[in-house]
Amino acid sequence: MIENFMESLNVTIDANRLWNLLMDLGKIGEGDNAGVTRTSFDQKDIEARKWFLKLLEQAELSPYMDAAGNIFGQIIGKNPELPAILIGSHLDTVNSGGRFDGAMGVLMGVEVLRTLKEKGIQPERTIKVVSLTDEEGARFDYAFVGSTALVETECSEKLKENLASATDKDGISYLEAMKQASLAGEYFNQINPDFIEQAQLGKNDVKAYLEVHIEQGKVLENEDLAVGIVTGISGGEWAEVTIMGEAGHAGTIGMKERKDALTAAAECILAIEKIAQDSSGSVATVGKLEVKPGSSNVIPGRVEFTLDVRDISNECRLSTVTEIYDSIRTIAANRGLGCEIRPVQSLSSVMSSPSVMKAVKDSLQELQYPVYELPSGAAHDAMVLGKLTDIGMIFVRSQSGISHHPDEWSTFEDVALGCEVLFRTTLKLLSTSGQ
Ligand code: HGY
Ligand code: MN
Ligand code: MN
Repeated sequence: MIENFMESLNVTIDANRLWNLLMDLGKIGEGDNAGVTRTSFDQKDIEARKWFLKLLEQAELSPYMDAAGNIFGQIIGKNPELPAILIGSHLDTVNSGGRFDGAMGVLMGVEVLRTLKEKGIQPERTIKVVSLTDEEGARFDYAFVGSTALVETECSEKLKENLASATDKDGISYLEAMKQASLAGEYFNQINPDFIEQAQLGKNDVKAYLEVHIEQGKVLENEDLAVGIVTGISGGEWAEVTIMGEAGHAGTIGMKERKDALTAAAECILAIEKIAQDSSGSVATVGKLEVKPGSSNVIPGRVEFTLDVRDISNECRLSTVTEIYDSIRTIAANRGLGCEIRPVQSLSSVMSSPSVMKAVKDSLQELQYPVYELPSGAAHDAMVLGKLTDIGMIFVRSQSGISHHPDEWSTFEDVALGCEVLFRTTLKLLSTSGQ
């Protein structure tokens, strides 16, 4: 049945080879519940990086690592002066995540380069596959490190400050973790957080960035489609909020005398939900909350929580964020509590390049597959790289829309089609002339 499907599509890429690699990679960091955990520069992330480097070596794709730990494989073009085509995604995962988020896009890049090589195609311009450091931000609550380092306007002193200040649950700073990783052997010695700007690419280095990703929603499934063209990616705002109250004995302090940081945080969280519900399309999430001192018989004196706000409209996102911040300050003040809001990261929404979208559309039409366009609510490295170059994304159907979860799944056929569309899109972009 699979073979018939492949034949009917006239597939060029080796879907079995891609699928086997995806399943192999999914074993690195696999936990008891079949969830995969590879967070930035942890032991499993390093193992996956080594696995990936070996794969690139075996495929003769001249691997290298940059100062930010991004890993590249490449086929040098006949005219290496021309801006390159970059295909990529990330190998890191959330805690107990799936096998597809990020990994699929990176391995599809490898499959495309391998197929080109096997067909004896040496393109005019260089083509690279990249695995970008830390897209998820799961370990340090700080994401998009690799893609940020590539973009001059983003890769600033601020990035270095954040690397120094972001810590994991054990108090290890991002900076320390990167320095430790730089000792992991060949290639890794290029990691250099103190001079992370060495990783920057110029506008003349890249012609376009392509990323295939699982949809992480149910739109394609509801449309009964395996793949879709991404029109744009929602912008996001990430912040950490601290509510400062007063800890006290749960039995002796009367209800009127309390400065309970958790009840204040609860009011804030409900207000955040309401503000997003009443907005024209923003979504807002509090995904992490820490209560201190954290005893059942002590009134919470301090609560820290994260805030994540997304919207495809930059204007609406910013107005939702302003309203949320005002509301948190008002709630804390009304209860006589202190609060601190620390914005961590802010990314504008980005629209896909019309020329890249057209190349994807033409590829789908070649395959006689329906063309369907949809926006991305999830963030991706492409939104950062949109500040450097033209971007385009292809979504592959997610089973039941599940992601960031051990049950995350896309079928062999859908992955195969996604990669074939990527291959054909890449060929079209490689053949376009000019800078
Ligand atoms: O948070 C996101 O949207 C992405 O999955 N990192
Ligand atoms: Mn993700
Ligand atoms: Mn991802």
